[in-house]
Amino acid sequence: MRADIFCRVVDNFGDIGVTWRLTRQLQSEHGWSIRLWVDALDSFKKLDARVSTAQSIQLIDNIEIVHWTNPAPDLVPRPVVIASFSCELPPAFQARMIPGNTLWINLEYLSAEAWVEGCHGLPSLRSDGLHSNFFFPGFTSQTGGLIKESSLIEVRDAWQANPDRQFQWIKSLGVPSDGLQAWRSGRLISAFCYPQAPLSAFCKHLANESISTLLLIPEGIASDIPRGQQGNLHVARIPFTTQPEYDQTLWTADLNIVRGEDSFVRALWAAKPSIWHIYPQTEETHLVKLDAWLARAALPAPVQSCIRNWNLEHASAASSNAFAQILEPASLTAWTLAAKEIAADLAKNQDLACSLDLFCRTKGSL
Ligand code: TRH
Repeated sequence: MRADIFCRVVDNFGDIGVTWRLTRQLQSEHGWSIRLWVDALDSFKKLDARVSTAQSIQLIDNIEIVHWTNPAPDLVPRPVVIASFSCELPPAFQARMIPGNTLWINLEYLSAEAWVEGCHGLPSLRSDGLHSNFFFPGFTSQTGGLIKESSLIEVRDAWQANPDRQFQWIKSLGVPSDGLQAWRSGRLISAFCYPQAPLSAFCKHLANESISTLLLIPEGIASDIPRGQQGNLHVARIPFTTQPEYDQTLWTADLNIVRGEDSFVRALWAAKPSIWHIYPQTEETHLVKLDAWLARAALPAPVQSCIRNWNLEHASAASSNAFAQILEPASLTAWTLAAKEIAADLAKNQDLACSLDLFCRTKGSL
């Protein structure tokens, strides 16, 4: 059960975030022996402090991590080769891959668009005799599914049934006592979004609401938002935590603002209301992906329109009225119920690691 997984960090944390989570699961739950190639060890280190930026090969959680330099280390390809987010493989490495012996998988971006089902698992033939296979994560049983560790739902439920643990966790993030008080008498929101987000308008609205809010923002995100008390809003800056710890924050908050790919999926698993700030692309192609998700998600109409407005280039359309409507207690309750149903429905699908494992076994490469 031997595989090479390649991850090129294009920007931010999603490329390595998705790849690292999936790699760990393939190793721990399916017994794969993995060599993980990563070009930007400094980005990787931000997600997992155990990573050394100085070592060309290192072992973490029984996974061999190779620093993907240029030129790449000269290693013999393993029977399964996965290109995360369809990154290009090192040419010399690819030249050593043998048609019929190497199972090459291009793991694609997540999308809720309908065409994904038709393309998932298809081979892409090449003139050199090799072929890659399209592997699409997704929201239906006709796709590869989403990353979900086998114990995730159980661990989440135990966490959500334990208010003391939740309180101690949020406190341990360095939130001052007046911030904790704002949460105790009101609600908790976490925000991890891109700079274009209408977060200032949202904060202005929260400051004027009758219910108090503790808003958690990781360091380095929306640096223009001042920390501390403004009206009925308390903003606390929190450290960038590990992935399992970030899950705990998402499970605890009443509403999560998330972005990209991985934090979005983790917010879905939190079964709490969430606003998705999708990764912006040129010519607003991301809005097609967003609409495909919104069409699939049974969310209340005001929530759908608020999420869409949040993602518009001129997000000032996200007005105070719209925020008031989605945060009104009855709306928030309906939104929470919808989020629970969405998470429960998605959990019925086979998860991405299981799908990949099955695909490789069926193709006879493991
Ligand atoms: O960081 P992102 O915006 O990443 C990306 C990239 O831009 C990428 O190029 C693009 O293709 C992709 O989005 C769609 O958002 P994402 O995907 O949510 O990744 C963030 C990762 O950081 C995720 O694994 C969760 C993790 N994280 C922590 O581990 N701790 C934290 O405290 C926070 C806030 C996030």
